[in-house]
Amino acid sequence: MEITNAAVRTWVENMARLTHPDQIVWLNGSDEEYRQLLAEGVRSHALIELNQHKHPGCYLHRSHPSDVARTEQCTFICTPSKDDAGPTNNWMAPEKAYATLRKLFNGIMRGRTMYVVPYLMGPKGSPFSKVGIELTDSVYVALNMRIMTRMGDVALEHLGGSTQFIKGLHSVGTLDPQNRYICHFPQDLTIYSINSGYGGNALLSKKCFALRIASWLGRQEGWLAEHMLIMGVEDPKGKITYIAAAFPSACGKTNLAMLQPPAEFQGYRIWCVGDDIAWLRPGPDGRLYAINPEAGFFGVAPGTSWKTNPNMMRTIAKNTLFTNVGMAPDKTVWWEGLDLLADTGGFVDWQGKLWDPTSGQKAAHPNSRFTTPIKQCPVYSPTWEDSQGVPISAILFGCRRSKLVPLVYEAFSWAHGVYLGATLNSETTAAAAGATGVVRRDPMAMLPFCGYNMADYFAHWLEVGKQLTNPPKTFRVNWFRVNDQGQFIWPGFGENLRIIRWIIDRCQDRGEALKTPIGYLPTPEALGSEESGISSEGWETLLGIDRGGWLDAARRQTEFFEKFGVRLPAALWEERQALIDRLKSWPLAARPSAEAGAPAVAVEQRWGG
Ligand code: OXD
Ligand code: MN
Repeated sequence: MEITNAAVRTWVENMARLTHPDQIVWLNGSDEEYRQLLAEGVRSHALIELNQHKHPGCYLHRSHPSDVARTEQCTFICTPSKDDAGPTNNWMAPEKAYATLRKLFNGIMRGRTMYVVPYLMGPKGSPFSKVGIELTDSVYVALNMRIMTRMGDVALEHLGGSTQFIKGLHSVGTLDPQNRYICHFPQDLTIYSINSGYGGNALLSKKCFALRIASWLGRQEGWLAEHMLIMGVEDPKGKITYIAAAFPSACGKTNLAMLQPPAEFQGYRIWCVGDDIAWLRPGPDGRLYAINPEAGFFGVAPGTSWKTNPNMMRTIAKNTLFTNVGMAPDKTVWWEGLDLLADTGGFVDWQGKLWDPTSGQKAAHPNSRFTTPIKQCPVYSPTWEDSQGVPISAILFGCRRSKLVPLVYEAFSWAHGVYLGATLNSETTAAAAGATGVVRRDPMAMLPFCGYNMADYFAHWLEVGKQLTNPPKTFRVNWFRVNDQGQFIWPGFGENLRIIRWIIDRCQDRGEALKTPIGYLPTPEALGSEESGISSEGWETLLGIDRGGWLDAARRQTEFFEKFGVRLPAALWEERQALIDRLKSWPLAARPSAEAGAPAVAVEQRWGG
């Protein structure tokens, strides 16, 4: 296709003048081109061809061991004023960032190919879709972009003569972790990323554009870019309810998005619209509509199995790129959580070293991944192509907390829901470099992904709510409560449908709930406690309320809120105060008690009336 857009041509020429590639290859997105890129990946040792009989169309990539996760300390929001980036982002002045990065990019593509990757985020022809162009010297990145986005001519056709496209310049550089930068210039719709090839740092469509830059754009244009899955839940009568759910990275969004209903949920079906990112906007009918801007899944391999996520196992059976998983001598892949290997002879780990299963070392890196097309998912929802998106009935804010936070509860109002999202705390996972299992604040699961001051972001959420005459109900969920022995109480995975069913009932003004100081809680019976196999003690923990713990949590929010100074919307302070007041006036007799066998919620029922 002839490139007629002058702004695109000029920008690519300028970036080529800076980086000096040996050649420039414009990608059109065709199947033939994809095959050539795969061949180039194998030739240049970026990819290993897997067993084409057992894994047709699948390849393995091994990254540098120092480049295996998102590096938040190297990620910057480069707004003219530091305050516009806010206290939760790393900030660098745009002039300084441009100067630093231009020096690093200078001549970096000598001896390399620059791939020009035009891509479309969102359905073809949708007024909500947006175009990006990524320039990269990594064939691995180019291949991943072909899976993760609608890539090639389709994007340039959508763009037409417009100058509004997100400019992304990426180079693996020297992979030097000391000089790794992922810089966002929202005011210029520009992203520069150097010295990493890891998905979240290098596939600029994903976290960089679809969340950081898009959240900033959404604020200007009246919509929200969120770290959320989108799923449709079809009930036995054929009614489909759409849900969006935010969870911090590696907390099970992908598994939930394509959950397989357990046998007793006869007649229920799940439709997966997306597993990671939702763009949400108020519709003319006062409801909130969502599209998934992506075209593939970039999922965490360890823990993905026939038991935990059979639909994903079917999805990745072909045409999938694996990164940093283990490999058997017959070139089949393996990771922790799959069935035990019958024979580990000749098996190599994620770094290609002979693996000794008794060594205590993992075969696959804990953040090893697969990239696979959404359309291969057996429960792929055709609404993914819908240019208006799907209407959202419920928004879930999920966290990973071993203590305090109940399995599920519902907010009293949109503003209370924004408060629940804004005060989300979660234990860290391997998706980002750094310690895992540490509790950190992760508002709306967007801490690493919000492209502007989060105080303004909360205000924007409240503003969007005002435009919704029929807003989604909001919930907090936590599948990760543990007992005194440190074991998970809730089985999770398919069983999460019990929770989803209650949530849908609530959206349809059904579903038993008890009014408590923190929100509406289900009764164990409303969640099908009899069939769940969980003891009454277990239910007491899952749905109990620790008043002292909640008062402490509310007090600890002061420090977090104060970070934002006067920019923080007063509504959040008010919600916090209202929670404290409700907790304080909660009749002592109604507190979860040690009364033999009395589940906390049963006691609470007397209080809630
Ligand atoms: C992801 C992440 O890869 O959240 O989706 O880190
Ligand atoms: Mn994610």
